[in-house]
Amino acid sequence: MSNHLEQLRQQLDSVNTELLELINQRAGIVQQIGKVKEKQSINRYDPVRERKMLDELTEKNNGPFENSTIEHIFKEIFKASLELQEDDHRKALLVSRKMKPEDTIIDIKGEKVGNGDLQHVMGPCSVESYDQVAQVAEAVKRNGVKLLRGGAFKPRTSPYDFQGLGVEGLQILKQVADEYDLAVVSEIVNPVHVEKALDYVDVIQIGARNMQNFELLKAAGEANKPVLLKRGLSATISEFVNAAEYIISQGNGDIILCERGIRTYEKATRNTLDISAVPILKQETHLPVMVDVTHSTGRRDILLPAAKAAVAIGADGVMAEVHPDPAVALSDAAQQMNIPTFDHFMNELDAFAPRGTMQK
Ligand code: PRE
Ligand code: MN
Repeated sequence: MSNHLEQLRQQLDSVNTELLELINQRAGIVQQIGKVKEKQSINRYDPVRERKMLDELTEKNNGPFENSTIEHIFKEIFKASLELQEDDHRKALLVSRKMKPEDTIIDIKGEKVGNGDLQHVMGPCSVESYDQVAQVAEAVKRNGVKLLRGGAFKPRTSPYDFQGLGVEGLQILKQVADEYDLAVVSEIVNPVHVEKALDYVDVIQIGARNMQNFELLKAAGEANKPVLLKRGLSATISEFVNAAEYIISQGNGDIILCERGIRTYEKATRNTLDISAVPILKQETHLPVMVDVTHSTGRRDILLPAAKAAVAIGADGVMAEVHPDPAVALSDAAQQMNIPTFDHFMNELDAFAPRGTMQK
């Protein structure tokens, strides 16, 4: 190679080094700005400021790069800066792995969730009667499942649909759960009901429609009971994680995240099960993650493969709905399993991913 080319390349190498130092020096200032913005709750993205910088730069530009090229290069730098600020913000969250590298393990009446073993949550969509819950609880118990779900307060799409039995429903759940030595998971929809519900439930569920009900999240954050937080039907993973942050910021870190499908254009399932959310949530947070196969798929015929996918990808448990006679269920009739189907489902799932072995 010619001596001249070699010399020019050496010059470029030292310019590269200077650029590298400058670009990282800039990034350091950007991080400080990010912290100030965070404290003052200012939007990180500032297009007016970006436009001003681009105008000043193009005014000073003497070439040989065209103004459009300079704008393009600096716009990329601004984009990377914004990502850096967002990344710093994510890592600063109390639910983040950065804050707490080890897994959160939740104790529910002596049962552990998040310790690497599987813990499933099964039960009817709605509590309808003592007999209905007791029949399901018998099957749940027989299949070695410890967490019994059931809805007493039902946030339904239509106000004319069955709204649940309320406190009476919670009383039924508690009575049955005590008889079968199970723990109760039930949804609370109103912040003022949280305290009262603590007499009956072992886990407070916050449903998809309430994922951004911030007063409810705060009330659950003040409670001394674990919270199962479902992903909102149109929530991004970041919004989901921030909803959990509302709970932990009030002092309650016993949170189970539950992926339950998101709304997309696809009509073949009730929602689209975002299975990739599971490993992302496990990587980004230290919280246990479950998958609700009933509400995500809305289809009895694919509950089992969806559940297998959930455990294969690293979920800490699966949630599904069971009813003694789904055809006459007061809610979600199309997707609940009857008891023989549930028995088969549990046998197959256990064969695929045995419980009690800490296999992960
Ligand atoms: C910065 C980053 C993102 C904003 O959209 C605008 C500007 C930049 O890289 O210059 C820094 C910044 O956050 C700011 O000046 O407010
Ligand atoms: Mn349901």
